[in-house]
Amino acid sequence: VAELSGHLAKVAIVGAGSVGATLAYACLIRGVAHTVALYDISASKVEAEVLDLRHGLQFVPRADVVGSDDVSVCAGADVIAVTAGAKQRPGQTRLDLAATNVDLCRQLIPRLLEVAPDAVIVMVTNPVDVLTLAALQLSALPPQRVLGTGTVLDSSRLRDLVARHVGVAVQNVHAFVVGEHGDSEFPLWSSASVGSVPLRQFSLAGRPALGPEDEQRIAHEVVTAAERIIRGKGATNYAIGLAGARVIEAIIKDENRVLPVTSLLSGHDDLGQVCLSLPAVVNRSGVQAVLDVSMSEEERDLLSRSAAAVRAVAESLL
Ligand code: 2OP
Repeated sequence: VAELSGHLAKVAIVGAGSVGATLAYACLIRGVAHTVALYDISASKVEAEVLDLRHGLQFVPRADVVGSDDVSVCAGADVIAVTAGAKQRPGQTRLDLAATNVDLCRQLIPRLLEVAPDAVIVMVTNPVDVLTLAALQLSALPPQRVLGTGTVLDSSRLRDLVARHVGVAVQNVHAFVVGEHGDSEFPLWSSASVGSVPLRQFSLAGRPALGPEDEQRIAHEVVTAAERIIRGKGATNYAIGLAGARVIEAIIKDENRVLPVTSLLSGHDDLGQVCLSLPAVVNRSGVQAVLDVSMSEEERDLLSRSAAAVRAVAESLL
């Protein structure tokens, strides 16, 4: 059970749809928090998910699950994870959801902070970069305390594909997807490594090395992964649930873990006022620091294009 400076940690999950419920499930299985609270406007939906989750409590580290259609269920939360909102339909981009979900944030964020004034806010709803900036502005919290799951999931997709290609465990691939969690994201190939061997020099006997064409194919597969899943089953939920739980755990357990979360980028004046993902140190304060990652010229260029894409949407709505 996660203890947090003398008290038992609570995570509040807003939205009991497939992402919210899977996030709650992942938090329980990982033993992330003592209390998992689910809040949704549908009383029957939230009650059903809470019951279903409670019926598995025997099999996970000690925890409790509560839920309600009343926001007070989030009271005193250490972390609030927002998953509520319109979701992508086949053919839509994440940025297409911006206007609807920014409106939802306008209603939600002040009410959440009223009941949980000390929480770190983790945005999961898409477009997560635009919504992280929206939540930051609407909450007026210090920038460290508002973050998004960003490209944690995309980086995991990247590592899976690289690991399968080169033939090592996914945990031994060190590589980040950065920028928008969306169509303009890209992998930082120049700094990717396996063990301590630069990925571009890595090869195991009898296995194909990863060449420029593989890089292109893998980058494309990562960017289009969600679209493929949405076409097949209507939504993505498992990997985002696990990625979100990983971020929440890093906060609650004060881990100083490096994760490519979305946060307000400072120290990148050339990119303007924008929330995007870059590897960052995540702990109890939220985003403690964004790393100064080495990038090739091409990667720098891609980052500024990604920032421009997110900024254009954010500026039209915020
Ligand atoms: C995902 O990448 C749709 O953003 C969601 O799975």
